[in-house]
Amino acid sequence: MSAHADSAVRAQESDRSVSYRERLAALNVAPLWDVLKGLVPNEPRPKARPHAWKWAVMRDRLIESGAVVSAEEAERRVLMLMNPGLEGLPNATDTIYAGLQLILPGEIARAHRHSQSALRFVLEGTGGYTSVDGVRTEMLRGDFIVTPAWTWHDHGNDGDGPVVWLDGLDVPLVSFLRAGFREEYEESNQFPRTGESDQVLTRYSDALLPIDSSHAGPTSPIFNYPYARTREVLDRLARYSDVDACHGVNVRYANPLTGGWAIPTIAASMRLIPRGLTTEFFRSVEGTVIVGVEGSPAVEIEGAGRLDIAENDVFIVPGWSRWRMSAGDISDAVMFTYSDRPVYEKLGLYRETRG
Ligand code: GTQ
Repeated sequence: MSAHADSAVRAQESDRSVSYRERLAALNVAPLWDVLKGLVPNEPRPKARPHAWKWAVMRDRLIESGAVVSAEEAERRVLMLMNPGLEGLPNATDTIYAGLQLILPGEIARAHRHSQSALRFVLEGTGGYTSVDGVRTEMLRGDFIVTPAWTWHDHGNDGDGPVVWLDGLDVPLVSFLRAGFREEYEESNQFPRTGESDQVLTRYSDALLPIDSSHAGPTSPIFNYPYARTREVLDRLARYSDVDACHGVNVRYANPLTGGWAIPTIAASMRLIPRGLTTEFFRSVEGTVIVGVEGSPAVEIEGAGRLDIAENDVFIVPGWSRWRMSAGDISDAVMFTYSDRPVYEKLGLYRETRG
């Protein structure tokens, strides 16, 4: 065959291949062999990037939001943390939402409910409160507060300064599953008061549980895990138990009725890294949100550098990235973290490596 005929056949071949693909596309099918390795990758390739939102800057922008919109107009006055790797999606990691919420003295963020579960991690202020199905809890710095899916919740501020907290929600997951519903409470701004959260804490704490609990649903009956208690536990553990090489002294917020995570889709924990300690590298499949609570730790992500975390800074470690923490030499460091690890665990997808 002449060189000319050869290339004509090849041109025809490639023409046929193009038209084959076109014919496939018209049938709403596509060849797997073009994309197999992307579809079934060797290992996860998160799009989220390591990123920090520094409190020193964010606080000013949040206070400014108080002049831009009222809680009444906004319903929730929140600056969403948009990971720069995720092209405009309101996601902090590939699969988790985070936002900073401001409520000013006298304001009420009116009652609504939705299918998404939420956590509140309180960053600043006194006099703030949040209510779930009419049970109210005070919000103090470092408190971890649970808003179960599909419960009526409103927030308010009876104090005389701004109150700020971090919202963590399973928004991206619920959105991916197309399982989101939402309702406004029409009768009034606030759901009628039915109780105080200390009654709930008293009823379900200290590994002594009511023999007949009427609590229903997969979310913890404990509404607020106050920082003062969490801190005391960390101190005691730091004195009397082993320090994990990867996690330091790390406690997870549990549902006392099941021993599982406090929120069925969200894992939250608080850790203390003793002064002078640098942990060993760790990675797990899910992306993690970290909040600086005390001290001045640094977080290092392998291949992406080291970042100093000041109090109330929010930092993202993307999934499947090796990271480690150091407390520095001046004081112990305390950090709050959350992720959607329970979802991976329930689906048999959870993986981690140490070292
Ligand atoms: O406080 O109910 O950051 O519904 C996003 C959606 C907070 C809330 C957010 C919400 C809320």
